[in-house]
Amino acid sequence: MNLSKNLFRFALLVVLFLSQLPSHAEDGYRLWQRYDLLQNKDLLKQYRKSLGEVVVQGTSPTLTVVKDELEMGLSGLLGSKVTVSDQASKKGGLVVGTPTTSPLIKDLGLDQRLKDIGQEGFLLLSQKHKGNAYTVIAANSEKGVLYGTFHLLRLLQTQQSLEALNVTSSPKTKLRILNHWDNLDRTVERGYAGFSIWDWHKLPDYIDQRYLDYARANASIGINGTVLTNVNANSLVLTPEYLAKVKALADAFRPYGIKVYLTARFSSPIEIGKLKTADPLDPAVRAWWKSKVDEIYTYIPDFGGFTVKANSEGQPGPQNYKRSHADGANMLAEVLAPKGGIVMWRAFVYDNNVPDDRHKQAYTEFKPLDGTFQGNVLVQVKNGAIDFQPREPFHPLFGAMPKTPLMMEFQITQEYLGQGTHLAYLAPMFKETLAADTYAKGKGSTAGKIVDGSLDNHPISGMAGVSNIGNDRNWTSHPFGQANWYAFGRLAWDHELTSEGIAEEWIKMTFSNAPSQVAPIKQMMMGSREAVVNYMTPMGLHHLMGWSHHYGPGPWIKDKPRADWTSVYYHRADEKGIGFDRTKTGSNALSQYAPEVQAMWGNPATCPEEVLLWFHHVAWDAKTKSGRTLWDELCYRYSGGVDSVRAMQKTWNSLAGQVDKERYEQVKQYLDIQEKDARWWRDACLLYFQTFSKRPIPQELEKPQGTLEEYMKIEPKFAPGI
Ligand code: BDP
Repeated sequence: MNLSKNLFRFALLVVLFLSQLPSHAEDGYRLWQRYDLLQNKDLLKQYRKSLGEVVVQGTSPTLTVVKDELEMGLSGLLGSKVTVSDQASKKGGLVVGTPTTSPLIKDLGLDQRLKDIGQEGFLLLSQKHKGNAYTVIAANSEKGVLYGTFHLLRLLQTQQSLEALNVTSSPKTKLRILNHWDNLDRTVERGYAGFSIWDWHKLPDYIDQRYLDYARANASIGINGTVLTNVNANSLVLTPEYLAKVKALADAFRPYGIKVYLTARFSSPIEIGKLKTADPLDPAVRAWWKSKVDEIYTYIPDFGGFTVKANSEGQPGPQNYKRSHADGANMLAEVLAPKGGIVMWRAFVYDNNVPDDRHKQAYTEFKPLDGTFQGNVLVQVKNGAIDFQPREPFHPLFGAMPKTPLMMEFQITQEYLGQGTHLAYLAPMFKETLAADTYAKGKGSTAGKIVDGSLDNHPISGMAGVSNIGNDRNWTSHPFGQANWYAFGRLAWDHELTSEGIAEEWIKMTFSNAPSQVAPIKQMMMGSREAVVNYMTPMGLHHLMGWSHHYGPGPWIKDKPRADWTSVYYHRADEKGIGFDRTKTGSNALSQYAPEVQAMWGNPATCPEEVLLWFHHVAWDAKTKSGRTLWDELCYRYSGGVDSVRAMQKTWNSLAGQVDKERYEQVKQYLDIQEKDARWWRDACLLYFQTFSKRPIPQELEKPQGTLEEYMKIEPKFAPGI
C-alpha cells in the first residue's frame, strides 16, 4: 500500500517535472521569439490584469499577423490560451489598432501624440477610458501597430512592468535593410550558416514556413526591407522567370512590413537585353531600364528598388563607358522615382591601377559627386574605409557629402571576425562607428546623425546590414550570431540604444531572465569583439587574413595580382617598426577628415592606441601607454585576446546545467574552436612580425607551439563563403 502510494507520488513528480520542460529541443530556431511560460508569478498576475481581454480592431493582412502573433505570444508567455477578439471590451484590457481601424482608439484623444510619431512609430500606453483601464497599442499605420505589438511582447519577455505605460517610439532611420549576399545557386558570398534561405528552385510555388518566420523576426526588430541577392549580381534575377519568384517572396513579406529590393547588375542590358552597350547615357539603354523597371512593378507594385555595386572588384559599371557613378545611379533613379523606388549605390570602390592608398579612393571618387545625385539615390558607405575589419576608424565619406543621403553598410556576417564559429557580439562595433564624431558641422556631428538624415535634413535615410542568415536550423550557425542580427535591427531603429541594453534584451528573450544567466552571458558578449580585435588585429592593424578564405591569419600574404589584396600592403612591417603612415609624411588619408579628427589621429601621442597602427608607422621600441615598448605591447595584446577567449570558456562552463543542453554544448564546442583559432592567430602573427622586430616575446607570456613555416602552410580547403 505504502509502496504504491510512493510510486504514485514519484510518478506525479516526474510528470510535473517533465511538464516544465520545453516540449521541443532548444535548437535555436525560435531565435528571440521563444514565448515560453514566464516564471515570475507576481508579474504574471499583473500582465493578466493589464492585458485582460485582447482586442485588435480592423482587418487586413498586417492586422492578421498582429492577431496571430499576440495569440501565439501571449498564450505561450501567460500559459493559457489567449484569443484575440475584434469587439472593443467594456471591461478594459489590451486594445490594438489605428484611429482608422479602431473606434476606441479614435476616441482616446491621441491625435497630437500620433501626429508626432510618423508613419512607422507607435504609442504603448496605459489609458483610462470611460472608467475602464486599457493597455493601448496605437499607431498611424498598421506597420506601426505591428512594431508596437512586438514591443509589447518584448516587454513581457524581458519581464518589464506593464503598469503606467507611456512609451513613444519611432525609428530614427527610415530604411532598415538586410543585404543578403545570396546567389541564385544558393551559395552565399560570405555566408557561414549553410546555404541561402531562398530556395529559388521551389519558388514561386512553395513558400517555406522559414520565410514567414524570417519576416516575423525581422518585423520584431523593425527591419523593413530586404535585398535578396548578392551585390556581385546576376542579371538573371531580372528575367520574368525569376521575377515571378521574387514576387512570391514579396507577397509573403508584405504583411510584415518588409519590402523587397534586388541587386542590379549594371551590364544587364547587354546580358539579358541583348543590347551592345550598358552606357548609362545611351537612349536605348535608358529605355531598356525603363521598361525593365515598369515590368518589375507589374509583379511587385511596392518594389523597393536596387542596390548596385559598380566598378568595384571587377563588377561592371558606368566607368566602363567613361561615365561617373552619378550618371549610373541617376539613370536607374530616374526610372524608379515615379514608382516610389530608390537606388542604393555602393561607395565600396577602389582600383588596383590607382596608385593611391585604398583608404582614400572611395572619398576621392565620390566626394566631388556630392549634390549631383537624384533625390531617390542613397550612397551606401561601409562603416570603415577598407573592408569590414574587426576595427576600422569611421569612413571619411561620413561628413564629406552633406548634400547626399549616406547609408551605413555594416557587415553582420562575420567575414573577418571568425565567421560562423567565433563569438563576437558586434553591437559595440556598430556603435563605435555610429557614435564617432565626424565634426562635419562642429562637435556632435556623429556618423549616426549623418546616417539618420538629421544632421543634413535628408528626407530619406538608411542602414544596411550584410546578413549572417543561412539555412542552418538556428539561422546563423553560432547561437550568438543571432544577437548580431538582433542588434543590427535595434540600432537601425534607434542608434542611441546601448550595446549593453540590447545585449540584455536579447539574452532575456533568447536564454533566460535569471540574473545568474543574464550577468555572465552579458559579460561574455560585451568583451567578445575586443577579444577578436586583440587576437587578430590589435592596435589598428588590419587586413591580415589569409588569402581568399579570410578565416585564419595570413600577415605574410604578398605578391598577389593586386597589391591592395595583400597583407603586407597594410601592415608595412620592417626592421624599424610597423603600421601604415597615413599622415602627411605618408598617404595623407587623414586629410580626408575634419581638422579636429586630423588633429586627434594625426599625432601619435593623442591617437588612441586602438587605431595607432592604422595611421602611423611606429618604431618597435616606441613607448606605449602601458610603459611597454610597441613590440611588447603587441605581444601582450595578442596574448590578451587568447586570455579573453579562455575567460569566456570559463564563464560558459559555469553555466552548465542552467542553459539547455543543445545550445550549451554547441557554444562550448565553438568556444573551443575559437580558443584554438585565437592561438593560431596570435602565434602566426607574432612569429611573422618577429622576423622584423627581432625581439623576443616577453618571458612571462605563453610561447607559440608551432613554427612560422608550419603556420604559413595551413590552407583551409573548401572553407565556406569563398
Ligand atoms: C568584401 C568581400 C567580397 C564582397 C565585397 C563587397 O570579401 O566578397 O563582394 O566585400 O562588399 O569584403 O562588395
